[in-house]
Amino acid sequence: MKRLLRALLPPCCAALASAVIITAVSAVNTDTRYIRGDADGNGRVTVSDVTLIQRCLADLVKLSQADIKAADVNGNGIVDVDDATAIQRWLALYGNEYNIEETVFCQTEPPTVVFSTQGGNDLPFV
Ligand SMILES: [Ca+2]
Ligand SMILES: [Ca+2]
Repeated sequence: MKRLLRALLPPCCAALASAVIITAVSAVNTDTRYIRGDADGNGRVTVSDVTLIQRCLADLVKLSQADIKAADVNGNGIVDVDDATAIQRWLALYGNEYNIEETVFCQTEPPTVVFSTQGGNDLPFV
């Protein structure tokens, strides 16, 4: 039994350590989130979000980049009538194939680090 524990313990510890590191990296890179379908950003998905998308399609209002991400419920990169229809179907309890009202976490690219091979006080060109 002791041999079995000795054989299993190191791989288990390594797996646990890896899991902790992955969690820490994810926490660092996740800085924004939105609710899929919440086009007006009020924290809920309602008929108002459908109306806002329709007003946007009629060129009556402009959505921010964050609101566009939330409004693009089918994730095809375009906010169109299909997104509005998907929310309407979800509101009418006809299914939720796009996980509407799911919180989506956005990951940003880590900051670019510029290394200089030249000494002194040279600043990188921007
Ligand atoms: Ca909303
Ligand atoms: Ca879409």
